[in-house]
Amino acid sequence: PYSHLLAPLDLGFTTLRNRVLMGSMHTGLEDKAKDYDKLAAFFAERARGGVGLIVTGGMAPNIEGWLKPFSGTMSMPWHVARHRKVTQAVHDEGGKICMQILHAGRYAYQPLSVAPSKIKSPISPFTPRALSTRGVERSIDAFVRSAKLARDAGYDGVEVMGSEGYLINQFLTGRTNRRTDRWGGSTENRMRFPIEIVRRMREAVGKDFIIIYRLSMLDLVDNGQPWDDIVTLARAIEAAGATIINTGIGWHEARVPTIVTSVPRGAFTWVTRRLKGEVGIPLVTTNRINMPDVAERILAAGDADMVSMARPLLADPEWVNKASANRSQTINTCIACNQACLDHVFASRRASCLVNPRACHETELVIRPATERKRYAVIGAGPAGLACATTLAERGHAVTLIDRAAQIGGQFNMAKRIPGKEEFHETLRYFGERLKDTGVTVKLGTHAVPDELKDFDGVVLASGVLPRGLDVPGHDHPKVLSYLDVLLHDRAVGKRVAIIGAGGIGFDTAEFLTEHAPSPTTDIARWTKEWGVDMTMATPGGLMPAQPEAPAREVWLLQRSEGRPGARLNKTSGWVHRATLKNKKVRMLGGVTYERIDDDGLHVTVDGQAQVLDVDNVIVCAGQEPNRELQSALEALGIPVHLIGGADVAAELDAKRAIDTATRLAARL
Ligand code: MDE
Ligand code: FAD
Ligand code: SF4
Repeated sequence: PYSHLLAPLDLGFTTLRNRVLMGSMHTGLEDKAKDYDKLAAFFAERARGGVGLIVTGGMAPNIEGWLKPFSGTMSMPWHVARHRKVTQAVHDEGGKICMQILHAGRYAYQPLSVAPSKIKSPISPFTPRALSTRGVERSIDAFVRSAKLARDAGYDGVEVMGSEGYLINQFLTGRTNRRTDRWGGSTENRMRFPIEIVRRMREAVGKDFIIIYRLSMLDLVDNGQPWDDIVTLARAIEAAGATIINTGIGWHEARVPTIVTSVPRGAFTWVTRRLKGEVGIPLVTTNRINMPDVAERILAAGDADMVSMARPLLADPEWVNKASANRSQTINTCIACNQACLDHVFASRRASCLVNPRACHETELVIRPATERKRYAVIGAGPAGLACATTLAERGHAVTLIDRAAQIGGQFNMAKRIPGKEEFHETLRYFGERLKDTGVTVKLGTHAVPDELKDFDGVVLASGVLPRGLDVPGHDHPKVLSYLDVLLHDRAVGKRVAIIGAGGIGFDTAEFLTEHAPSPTTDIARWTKEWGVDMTMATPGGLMPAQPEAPAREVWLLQRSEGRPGARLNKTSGWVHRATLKNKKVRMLGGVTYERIDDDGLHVTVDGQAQVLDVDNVIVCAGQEPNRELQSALEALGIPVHLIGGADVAAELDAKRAIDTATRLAARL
């Protein structure tokens, strides 16, 4: 079906079975030898799923290069043994795997950090030490030694991490390299570091070993590399002996989003495309490619020779096999939320996946056939109910899923309407297919009645949440709407709006009300303009002044607690939401006391000052309470009741916990 995606790729000394590269991801299992059995199981499942070439999370070539204290390192002969478990497991499944070598440079969260020059990054707490000239030579040696050890460990190759603003990238631009020795000053000098790494590495590892070089093609920071230098570097890297060039987009400190869900699918493949024809070796493109039709279109258009996908393979290890079997509609699609993967890594927690809680827990969360077939009713077809019902049915139980709504999905039916959250449609499509495949009996438009549930062996209550009301004089004024009125019932909203509550739903509602449909996420050219990405690459780094579209409404986003609204949003995506609303001129206020609502608007006190916000509507996004209305009636009938998702804990906007607890419950019932 996907003739470009599934075509083998001949590298001369070896052939990859298709064009899917599983991009490097730190999972948190790389750092300790005791976790390597889990890491091996994680990769083996992806190799079995058909991936053409896997790349591991980054391994430091020495301790200076650690991302954080005691990160995964490949620098000593005794590091090799643990890696053999990984390479063996992948080879046993017919896969191929490269080890990524990553030197964090000034992005290290540890005090030994080094960089070309002593300049702190805006997103790190530590100021790096400038490498001496001998230190540069030693760093190159460390990369080379690491590659040789990877070869000893049975890897098919290595990936040299030359992008995302890490050490190698730091050598390449005057932004971070102010050296005056042979490793800085001129463009030629700044490029010497990566070129020498690849040249000496090729000499050391021989001809039949893959060297992928991850090349930063669009820095998205001021004073990044100009396009001509990028072409020169790519040619030199090819000449130095690289087998494949992979694409890097944006330094971590860039203020343009590059991987979050509001980034359009395939938003950056035009960058890789520019390099096509400039080098002879295969090019890999990347970022926000998550479904086979997207990947096929990109390859068929000639933008690249391979696609890299990282998170989509956390979400579904069977991605390639499903595409090959023409069953793409059954793929569990990565929605690019970062909630269980990158957010966890930043919090030093093991990565997983919101839509697939088994990711990185393959040996622990095992879905086994049930020993005894039982009858279960699941009330509520939101994310929790869907995950629970399908897992129970997969195990062999007889499952009936009941929802009073006319469609499955619960609150995801609101989330999917938010501009930039279009991917949430995919999760509902996936679960729709899973319900069919696992044979769940689905009853929609049906209020669950406890008396009718007496014949079941157990009931899972996944009835979600009830929005919390507002306890302020005038809360019943016609101006006042809840987020359900706006996002579910399409109630008309005026041009001037105050939103009460600046949590995730408040932010989403503000984006919904200020953005013009269709959302810029569906249009790469509009999106790049909004964020100031220069598609002509006329400026070094590829930035131009952002040109946000005028907001569709004038919005105030208010919170009762002190401090900056949005400070508690997720680590790796919160800044994007804050920037989006800033672009839309949304006025965000913390420490607000709500006095009353009347015909004049919303009366508030901020910093001791009384104010009236002259708004047409006040939209309440003030949190939720668990909806457990059926619990006591069911228990009175003696039916075992299990609570999951929002019905259990409503404190946070969190489908991750909903799906995770639902799956774990279903695995043990
Ligand atoms: P924040 O609150 O947005 O920023 C803190 C303050 O710094 C300012 N700031 C800047 N000022 C000037 N110029 C800049 N370029 C710049 N950048 C930030 C901010 O304005 C803010 O100041 P304030 O407003 O308070 O006055 O964010 P934060 O510090 O809480 O966190 C930001 C993040 C590090 C999370 C972040 O920026 C990140 O989300 N960027 C995007 C990263 C990304 O998506 N990269 C692409 C792919 S991900 C990938 O390839 C692999 C990642 C693996 C981890 S490894 C961890 C292992 O243990 C990456 C580790 C990165 C190390 C930095
Ligand atoms: P729900 O999704 O609330 O589903 C409960 C279901 O139960 C409903 O379909 C309801 O009709 C049904 N039901 C209730 N009572 C009965 C009854 N008596 N009989 C029959 N059926 C009944 N989470 C994230 O993790 N990331 C996000 O980015 C995100 N964005 C969001 C954006 C918006 C705008 C909203 C509103 C929510 C967002 N969420 C997000 C939250 C996420 O949707 C919820 O955490 C998740 O839906 C909770 O799942 P659930 O299955 O527990 O409940
Ligand atoms: Fe994708 Fe979200 Fe899963 Fe990460 S947690 S892999 S972003 S769906």
